[in-house]
Amino acid sequence: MNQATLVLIKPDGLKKSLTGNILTRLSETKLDIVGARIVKVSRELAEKHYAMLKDKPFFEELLKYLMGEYHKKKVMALVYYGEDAIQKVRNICGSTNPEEADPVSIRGAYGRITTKGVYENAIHASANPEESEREIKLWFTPEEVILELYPTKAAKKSVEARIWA
Ligand code: IDP
Ligand code: MG
Repeated sequence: MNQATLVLIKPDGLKKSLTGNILTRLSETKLDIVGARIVKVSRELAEKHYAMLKDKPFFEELLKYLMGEYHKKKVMALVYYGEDAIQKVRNICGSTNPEEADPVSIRGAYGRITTKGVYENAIHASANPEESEREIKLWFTPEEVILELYPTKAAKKSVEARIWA
């Protein structure tokens, strides 16, 4: 079954110049990239992204990590699409804990555990279809994804926006 999944190259991945390496590893899946953005992560976005972990003792450190306080204030967000996309990407990422991850996986090769106890594991990937839908809608507008993955509706926006001067 075709699926979409959200990938984030986290701030440690960008700081360590791993973007190319990680994208090369992900290309082994032969999935399609259907959306890509460089994002400066606000506290609000980080809190929403990791809402499920808000009661964990490492939550505050995790927010700072995703916001780039320890590396660079940016992440690369991507949407991959294709057959069994969620599991294919998770397999190449490896386990959450970089010390336990297969050394050949992205997290096994590039991750570390900091002295503050955060797993800096270079990459995020959605874990299941509910999570991928929620996350893709959080990180991307419909216009930023080249497939109509989920139903959309017309709406008038009246927010102030920055445009090229
Ligand atoms: P996942 O990224 O493999 O889906 P989650 O449980 O969703 O794992 O956790 C989100 C992120 O929070 C992880 O990628 C990692 O950076 C961090 N994390 C998860 N569990 C721990 C922990 O026990 N200690 C420190 N950091 C953790
Ligand atoms: Mg997760």
